[in-house]
Amino acid sequence: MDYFLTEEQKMIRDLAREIAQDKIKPVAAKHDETGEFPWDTMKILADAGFFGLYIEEKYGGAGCGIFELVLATEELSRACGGIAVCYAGSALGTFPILLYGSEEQKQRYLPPLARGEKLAAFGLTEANAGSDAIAIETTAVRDGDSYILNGTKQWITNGGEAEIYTTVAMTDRSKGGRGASAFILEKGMEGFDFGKEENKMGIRATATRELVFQDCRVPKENLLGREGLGFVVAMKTLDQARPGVGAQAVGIAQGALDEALRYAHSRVQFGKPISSFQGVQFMLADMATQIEAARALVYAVSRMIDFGSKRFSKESAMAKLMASDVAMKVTTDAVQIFGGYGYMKDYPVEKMMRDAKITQIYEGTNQIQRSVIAGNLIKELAGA
Ligand code: COS
Repeated sequence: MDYFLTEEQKMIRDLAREIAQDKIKPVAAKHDETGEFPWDTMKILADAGFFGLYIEEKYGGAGCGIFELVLATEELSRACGGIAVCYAGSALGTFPILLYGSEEQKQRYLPPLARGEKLAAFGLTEANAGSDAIAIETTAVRDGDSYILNGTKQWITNGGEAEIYTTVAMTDRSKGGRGASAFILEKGMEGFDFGKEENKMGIRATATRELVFQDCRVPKENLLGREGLGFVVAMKTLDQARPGVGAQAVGIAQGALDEALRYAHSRVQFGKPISSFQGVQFMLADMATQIEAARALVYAVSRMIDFGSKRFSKESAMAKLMASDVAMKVTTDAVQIFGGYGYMKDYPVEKMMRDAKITQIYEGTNQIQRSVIAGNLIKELAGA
């Protein structure tokens, strides 16, 4: 389908596709097997300018937007959903600074992130605060010119590998959601350590780790926005980031369709390629149609954000919800088309199915996305 990309957008997409096919696809299975963080690929993406795509030029970025980030994330995910999320997860960690950082914070933190010299990570989730993000127990207590953070963040993408961490802690629990505040932390700060590294079903190339704060002293200059704004920072960050999960899902699904189509065309049973059987053809047709519909929604929402829409929580949740459900369905069908071979690690589709699953869970489960969508529909009805 023609999305009328500009010449610059075509260039970004084509370069991402080239890197994905030439540099990522050949190492995807190795990273899936070992869980080794793909620093070599991050360096290639950094050299090609991908980390600065959505960052303003004055901070060393390319001055493009969410749409370009989405184009890149989709193409990288087509080759490996795990390696792609090391890249996209850095954008998630950077968004709070872009959205709420002071001029000073932006000047300090954005240039090395734009150059890809440093990766970022976003720390919200805790053991007892997943979907119920307001229930976070990490505290930040003001002490002179600093805040003292105590608590543990869980399942943090790029944890341990990133240098810059945007995180949320309670500064006044009695105020509920309005008592949370967001901070920028740096690896190496005293009292900031890393805990358990997770052994995951999919996206195994990326690090998923605990962040442990024990009397971690953070200068007050590292507060994002103002005290009490933390929950809004987190929610706005997720609104901005969810189309990226949608793009990851579309990419994984497209990768699975590419494989299934090629396999169906070459696999002969009953004397004919299985692609000549209507049962398989209908599956391929549905897979392609669902992917295109998801892609169209992800692109439309990304463009809506870049064109300056003020409210896009609902649409952002829709893009993530639809694309991730499509990715799960399409990758499952790809395994089915491969039959017994699809279940074997010698073929790439079982990994794609494992990688797809997380897109229905992280950055808010799809049940939470439905709550966000319905909540907004009801608000719109009430004219709020
Ligand atoms: N933008 C700005 N503000 C928002 C917002 C948004 N998208 N969504 C909620 N808020 C504000 C609300 O306006 C409300 O503010 P006040 O307290 O000032 O009125 C506050 O945040 C609380 O909102 P709400 O009452 O809707 O909170 P709930 O606890 O009922 O639910 C959900 C919030 C479920 C939407 C939220 O917790 C969520 O998204 N959970 C999933 C978290 C997630 O994605 N985790 C993944 C880990 S991060 S990778």
